[in-house]
Amino acid sequence: MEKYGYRFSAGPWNISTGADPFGPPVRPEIPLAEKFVILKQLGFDAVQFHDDDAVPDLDALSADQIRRTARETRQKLADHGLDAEFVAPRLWENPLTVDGAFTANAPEVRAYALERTRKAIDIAREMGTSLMVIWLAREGTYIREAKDAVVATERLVQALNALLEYDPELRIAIEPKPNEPMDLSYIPTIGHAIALGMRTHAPARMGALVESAHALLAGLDPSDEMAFALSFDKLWSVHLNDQNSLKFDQDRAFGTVNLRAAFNQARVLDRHDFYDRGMIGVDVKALRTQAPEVATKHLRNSLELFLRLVELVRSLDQAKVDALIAARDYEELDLLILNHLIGCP
Ligand code: XLS
Ligand code: MG
Repeated sequence: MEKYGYRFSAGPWNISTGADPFGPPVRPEIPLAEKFVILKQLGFDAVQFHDDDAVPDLDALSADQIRRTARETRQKLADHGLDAEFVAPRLWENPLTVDGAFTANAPEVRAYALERTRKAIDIAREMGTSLMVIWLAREGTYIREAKDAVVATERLVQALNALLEYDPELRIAIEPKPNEPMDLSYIPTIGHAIALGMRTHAPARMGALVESAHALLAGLDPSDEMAFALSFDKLWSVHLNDQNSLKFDQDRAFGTVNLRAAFNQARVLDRHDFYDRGMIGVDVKALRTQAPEVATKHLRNSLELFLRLVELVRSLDQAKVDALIAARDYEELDLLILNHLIGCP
C-alpha cells in the first residue's frame, strides 16, 4: 500500500471488547503483543499508549518496577517493528480523581495527579518517546459553582510547569475535548489548548492534538481546528475519527459519517506537509455489533480511507479551484468538490 510518506499510529484501546456503559464485553480481550501483530499487519507504524497500557497497575509499582516493565513493553514493540508515538497519563479512572486531577479542589488529589504523570513521563522515556499527550478528562465540572474556573486554569498552568521541569526533553500535546465525562470541560478547543501552553515557562515544548470527534462535539470543523494548530506549528498529532452529531463520543471510523469533512481534514494535513510534521493517529472504536473475528476493520477502513482521500486531495484540479475562487463562484466550487468526491468527471 502506497503511504505517501505518512506514518500511522493507533492505541491498544482501539481494539476492544465492545463493553459500553450499558453492557459487558461482547468480544474476548486480546493480549497486547497480539494487538501489536494486528496493528503491524494493518499497516500501522507506531502505537499510542496510556501509561497503564504500557505498565499495567502502575500505581502499585515502585519506580524501578515501572521502568523495567516499560522497557519490556518497548522491547515487545520493537520485536514487532513498531515505535511508541506517545504516552498519555490515565488520570480519570482512579477513585481519587473523581472530581478532577490537576484541578481538583483537594490538594492531595492534585499531588497524586502530578506523581502519576511523572511516572507516565518515566514510562515515555523508557519507551523511547519524548511526546506526552494529556487528555484533561475530568478537569471541569457538572456543577459550575463547584470549582473556580480561574483558579482551575492557574492550576493547570502550574501542573504543566512542574511536568516540563521534571523532564527538560518532554513535549506535551494537549488533547482538548468539550465534554464527557464532565458536563463541561475547562479546555474545550484547540485555541484553549494552545493558549494554555503559551502560559507555561516552556511554550516551545507545548503543543496540541486535534481529535476530529472532539472538535465536532464542540460544534467546530475539525479541519479548521487542525489548520489553526498548524499555523502555530502546534499540531503535533491527530486523532482522526468521526462522530454522528452531538451525542456521546462515538469514535466512529474516519470518514464514515461525513466524507467531505474527512476530505477537508486530509486536505489541510496534506497541503501543509503533515507527513513531515507528525503521525496520523486514529482513535476509533469497533462497533459493538462487530463479530470478534472482524473487529479490526474500523482501523483498516480509517487508514485506507485517509490514503484514498490524500489521493483525491492531490488529484483535485487546483487550477479550476483557483479560477472559481477568483470568480467568486463558490456554488460551482461546491459541485466541483462533490463531483470529485463521488468520482464524477
Ligand atoms: C477520549 C480520548 C482518549 C485519549 C487518550 O475521549 O480521545 O481516548 O485520546 O487518552
Ligand atoms: Mg482521542
